[in-house]
Amino acid sequence: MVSPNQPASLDCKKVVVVGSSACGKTCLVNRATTNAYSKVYQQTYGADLIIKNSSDGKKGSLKVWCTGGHERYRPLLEQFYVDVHAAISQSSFMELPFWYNEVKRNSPEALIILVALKSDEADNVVIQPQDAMKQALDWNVEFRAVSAKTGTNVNELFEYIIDAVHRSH
Ligand SMILES: Nc1nc2c(ncn2[C@@H]2O[C@H](COP(=O)(O)OP(=O)(O)OP(=O)(O)O)[C@@H](O)[C@H]2O)c(=O)[nH]1
Ligand SMILES: [Mg+2]
Repeated sequence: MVSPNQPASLDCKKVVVVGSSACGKTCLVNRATTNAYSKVYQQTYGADLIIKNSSDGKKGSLKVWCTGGHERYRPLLEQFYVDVHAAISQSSFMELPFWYNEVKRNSPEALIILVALKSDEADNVVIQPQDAMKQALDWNVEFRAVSAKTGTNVNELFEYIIDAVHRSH
């Protein structure tokens, strides 16, 4: 059995995906790992653990904790932020500092990536990419815009994380 605060093994780095409820975290991880997409919303209860391998199968793997964004889970999530190598976050703009601070406080060295999800719905998104990009610059973190629906930039995002965490940690 794997516990959330168990350190990742040498070639399998721990990644946590955080953000507000229904922002698209599970769909992003599903697209990255199974290349599937569903428009039916199924809330994540607590957190799911998924293994993501690099596309060539050689560069190493990620142990991805995809957390549930509903407020009722927030007191439980702190255990997932410990020893994190990388964190992916997207949410309403008001909540973004909350997720950023949670990860930063528990894993100050983690690679943090601010991800604008649902880029296929450019006219409807809650955070405009230019605002997210500005926030990422202020925090000195990476910024990516992706769509789990179309798959745009999803593989690139995970390959970037695999390269970065296996190179620097
Ligand atoms: N248009 C569009 N909709 C998306 C995309 N990704 C997710 N959605 C939709 O957004 C809704 C929520 O997606 P989830 O991935 O389940 O959201 P979540 O962040 O995991 O939610 P919690 O588990 O409650 O934290 C679903 O109805 C998805 O179909 C996307 O790239 N484009
Ligand atoms: Mg989910």
